[in-house]
Formats: sequence, C-alpha cells, structure tokens
Amino acid sequence: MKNLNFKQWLFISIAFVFLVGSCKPKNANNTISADAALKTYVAPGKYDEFYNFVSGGFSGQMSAYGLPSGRLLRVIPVFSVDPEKGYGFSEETKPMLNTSHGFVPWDDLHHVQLSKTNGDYDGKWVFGNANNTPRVARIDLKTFRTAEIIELPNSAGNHSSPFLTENTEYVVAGTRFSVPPDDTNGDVPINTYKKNFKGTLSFISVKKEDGKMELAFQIQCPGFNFDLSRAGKGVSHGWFFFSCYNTEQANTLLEVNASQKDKDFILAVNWKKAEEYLKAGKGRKQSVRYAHNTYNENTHSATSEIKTEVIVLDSKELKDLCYFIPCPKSPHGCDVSPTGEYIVGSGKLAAIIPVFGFAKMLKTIQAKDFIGTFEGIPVLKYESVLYGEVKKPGLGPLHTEFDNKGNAYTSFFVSSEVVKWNIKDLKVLDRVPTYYSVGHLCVAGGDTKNPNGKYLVAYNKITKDRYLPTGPELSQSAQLYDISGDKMQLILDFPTIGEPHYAQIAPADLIKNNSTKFYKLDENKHKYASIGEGATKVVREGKTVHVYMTAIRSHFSPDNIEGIKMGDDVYFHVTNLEQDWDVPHGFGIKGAANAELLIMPGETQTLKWTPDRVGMVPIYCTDFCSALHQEMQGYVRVSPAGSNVPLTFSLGTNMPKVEGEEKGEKNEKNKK
Ligand code: RUQ
Ligand code: CUA
Repeated sequence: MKNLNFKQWLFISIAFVFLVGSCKPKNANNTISADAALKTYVAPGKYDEFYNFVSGGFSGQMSAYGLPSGRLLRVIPVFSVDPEKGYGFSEETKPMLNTSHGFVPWDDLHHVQLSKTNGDYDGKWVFGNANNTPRVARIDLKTFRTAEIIELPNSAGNHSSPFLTENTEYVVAGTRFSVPPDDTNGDVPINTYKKNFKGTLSFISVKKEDGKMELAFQIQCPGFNFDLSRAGKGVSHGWFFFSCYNTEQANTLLEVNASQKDKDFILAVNWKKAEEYLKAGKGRKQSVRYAHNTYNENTHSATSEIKTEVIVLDSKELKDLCYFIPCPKSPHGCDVSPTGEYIVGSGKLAAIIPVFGFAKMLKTIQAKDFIGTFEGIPVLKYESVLYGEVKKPGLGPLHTEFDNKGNAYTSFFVSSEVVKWNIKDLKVLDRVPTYYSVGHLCVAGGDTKNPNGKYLVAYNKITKDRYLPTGPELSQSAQLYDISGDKMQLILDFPTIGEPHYAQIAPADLIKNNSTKFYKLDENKHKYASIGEGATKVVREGKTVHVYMTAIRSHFSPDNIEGIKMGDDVYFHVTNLEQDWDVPHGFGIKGAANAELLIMPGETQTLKWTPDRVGMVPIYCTDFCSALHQEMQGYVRVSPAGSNVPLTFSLGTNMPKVEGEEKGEKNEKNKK
C-alpha cells in the first residue's frame, strides 16, 4: 500500500519528484499526501502565484523564488560580489560595496522586509540587512537590483534589522554586538563591558516617492545584544519592539554567562516620542563615519558618500522613550500580531511562549507598575503586561507569523517543528515536523495587517537524508506547507541558495507588471556611454585608455584595437544598444583580474583591465545572444611599453593583409 501511494504520487508529477530528489518513500508517505503534487505543480509556461524573497545568510545575497513551485527565479546580489552579473566587479557597481572600512566584498544577509503602505506590502522595495559590517540595503522591485546601501555607525553585527513601520516611515536596525560608541576610545579592556559598551538602535527614514534612505537618528541603549524586532501596527503603530538577550552583560562564554537570568527583555520604544525629542533638539550630534551608496539608473553608476554625523538620543535621560518588558529566556523572535494587539516573545530556552498585550503595556506604564529600572529605563511588571502564555508549545521557539484566521505559527529549532496556536485562547491547534531544525518561517503576508494565510514556508538548517549527498556540505532547504485547512500539510521541499534566514512572500500580481524591461538608450546619462556605433572610439589619456564600445547582435564596435601598451590601464565602457527585453550582452577579456560584465539593454558598464603581458588578447560576448553569438568576439593587441604602434580601432575595415605587406615589414621574397 505504501509503495502504491508513492507510485501514484510519482505519476502525478515527474517534475515534482525531481524537486524532491532523494526524499525516501518512507518519509514521503509519512509527510506527503497524494494531492501534494497537484498543489505545487505549476505547468511549464505558467507563472507562480507568489514571489518568495529569501535571505541568503552567509552568501550575502537575496534570492527570489516562485511559489508554490519552489522555482528559483533570480539571485539578487546585495552585499557580496557576484561575478555572474559583474556586481562589485564593474567600475559602476564597486561603490555599492564601499564602507567606512573601504571596499568590503562580502556580508551575511539574514532578514528581508518588503516595503509597506498601511501595513500591507506595496511591492515597491525589499530591504535586507548586513550582519558583519552593519548595513541596510534597499532593492528596487522594478529592476530586482540593489539600489541603495547605508552603513550604520555605533553598531556591530546588525542582526535586529531591517524591520519597518507600517508605512515604511522607518527601517530600524538594532545592534547585535554592543560596542563602545564610535566617538569614544574603543581601546579599552574587554571586561569593562558594563561600563563602556553600548547598544545602539538606528532609525533610517525612507522617502515615500523614491525610497531614498537617511539615517534619521539613533537611540543609545544599555549594552547587551539586540536580536530581532518588529514595529507595532494598527493600535500599536508608533511603537517598536526589540528582543534583547545577554542582559547579563557578559563579555565571554556567552553560551553559559548570557543564560543566567530567568528573564531578559523586550525593549518597547515609543518612536513617535523619539520624533518629538528630535524636533525639540534633545539629540546629541555625534561625529562618526559611515558610507551611503546610491545607484543611479540614468548614469548607470553608483556613488559612495562618506557621512560624518549622526544624532543620538539617550535612552537613559529621555523619559517615556523606552520601557523594558521582562521576557523569558534569551528571546530571539519578537513578533506582532496582525491587529497590533499582541506581542509574541520567543525565548530560545523558555518552556512557554509569552504573549504580551499592547493595551496592558500602556496601562502598566500609566500606573507606573514597575519592578525597577535598568540603566534608567523602567522595567515593567511581567504579570501586568502579560496577556497569557502558550503552554507546552515545543522546544526552542524562534519565530512567529500569523494567518488571516486568528492563528499564529511558531518555529521550533530544537524540537524541529512548526506549531500552530490560536492568538486569543493561546491553545495549541496543530504541529508538523520539519526536516530538520527550522530557523525562520514565513506565512504569505504573515507580518502584515492582512495576512494571506495560504502558504507557510519553513527554512531549515539541516537536510541530512533529504537530498542527494553533495560532499561534506549539504544544501539548506525550504519546505512549503499548505495552511489553508485546519491541519498544516507539507507539500514541497526545495533547496535554497546560501543559508536562508527570514523570507517574505508577496502576491506576484503586486510586483510582476512593474518589471523594467530594458533601459532607454536616450535616457542613458553615463559619462562614457556610446549612443550608437558612430560614437565609439578609443581615447588615450596618458597611461589610461578609455574604450567607448558598443554591443549589439552580434558584434562589438570596435572589435579590433591596437596600440595598447604595457603599463596602461584600459577601461572598456560597453554600452548595450539593444532596446528589447532580455537581450543582455556579456563582455569577457582573457587574463583580466576581474569578472565579466553583463550589460542590460540600454545600459553602460565598465570593465577595468591592466594588461600583464605583450601579445594578442581576445575579447568575447559571454551571454548567448543570437545565432551568431559565437561570432561576437574581437582582439586587442598589446605592445611593449616603449612601442610606437599607433592607437587604432576599427570594426569591419581592418581586412586581412596579404603576407609581406604588413606595415613596417619589408620582405622582398613575398612581394608580388
Ligand atoms: S535569525 S534563524 Cu538572523 Cu532567527 Cu536566522
Ligand atoms: Cu552578445 Cu552573445
């Protein structure tokens, strides 16, 4: 019977089997019902219903998948260089990865957040955080490209980020590592943590029209670890909640020393109050250094600016700005229900899930029902803010999202399961295993005011025995559950790029019709653009050579260049003259200490090349663009430094010479 089920299931969709890979029949029967394939089958040529934006973790990138098929649509380079797309290799994109430390080619992207209007996704942008060298990126969903990156001073390990308010007024970033503030002497003994280390929350404002980010202000908080956060919404709009661990303020062996206390904190921040203080001039100007990088779609170039000032509000001095809610035990996720009434704290080491009531919090504050203060910040009484506890939910709760029927879904790393519970009566309704050790989960629209509630995806850390072995490193994976019924139902496994942490699911209709198809040539304001082959040329400025080049099916102009000399720096500025969707040209050059360029229609990109030897160097198009793609090639002649070979360039005119007629060569024997 077991085998029969598996066979039936096989027949339903061969494609599905390919996706599931090594999934054992035994497992399949335990977890997959026969209609799963039908639920996830998206016929060839058909679109998926949702986009799934998934963080890449230590890959530093973000990827877009289609759901319910699990098809990978695109890897979007954000914080790491990507040779496939020339990101971080072309002269135009290098400034995107500039920081106050200089060029940083890699980072660790954990969380994604889609921009919101009125608490629902608006499909304009998706934000990502960099954990290593603290930054926040904005990706434009018209182009699926990184449009802006802002670095964060006074921060380290930007984990509690990039969470945003219901109208994208702010993107926030809470520092994971507390550190001595940037304008103090950081050269202090590590064990002076309690005295010298501070935790900083950054509030980045986002301009409604174009998404432009500015570091509006920071709040200086006690030194411990900020882990995750969520904005209030609906009734709790105007507040932000941050989970904090290591309130023990340990600076060594945190696995023991930061697990001492029964309760850590959720920090509640009244950001409307912060705005008042800011207006009233209560902030302190601090001199810092941070990079702010912007990509301009008309010049097709990024610029990086180093900024030198930030305004800091002090949580100790400014009253009614911050409150601590005690939360058991080393909280990780801190999630707010769709109505904004409930705040869920997920203590990694806690046996229950506390659910706090926003109205109760306000009452507690009003009644000054405090159990003390921590570095000047009132600590509210746990019992007074608590709405209730979810009992025996599972082991190691991490993250919670919500559906449209009043239910919450929490991931449990240790017991490796997703647990569904009711927000009102806090009763556990259902639990399903994950394969294995789920970190984040996401529900379609699960952090909005109006969740979709059709699908849930679990992002798993361990996949032993789920896929064909690939050496010591196995793929991380996502698992798709149908949550439309009373019982959650596993319907698909799919491997992911990098290590996924948080992800979000948005309806495809919100995004797909806004897609940029190509860049308009007549809007190309790149300094070295060649608008048409007539504009192509090669210009020497001392030891720098600028090649104004074009690409069109199926040739480069020029494709013969002579007179390049050792010691030159050569810049190939390649403009793609195509004006049609999905006709990129590539550009590669032999021996270049660089990646290819991948140039979209109407765009100009630049590859810098320093020849390392005398000789003949081929160039070619790397993207199969036409039937004659393989003909899309050329040569660059490199001569010794002192050579008098003149600088020449041509397309189609440098015809074969009869042997012996080469310039400067006199060979009587071959003369006719
Ligand atoms: S954190 S599970 Cu950045 Cu939860 Cu990954
Ligand atoms: Cu252009 Cu291949």
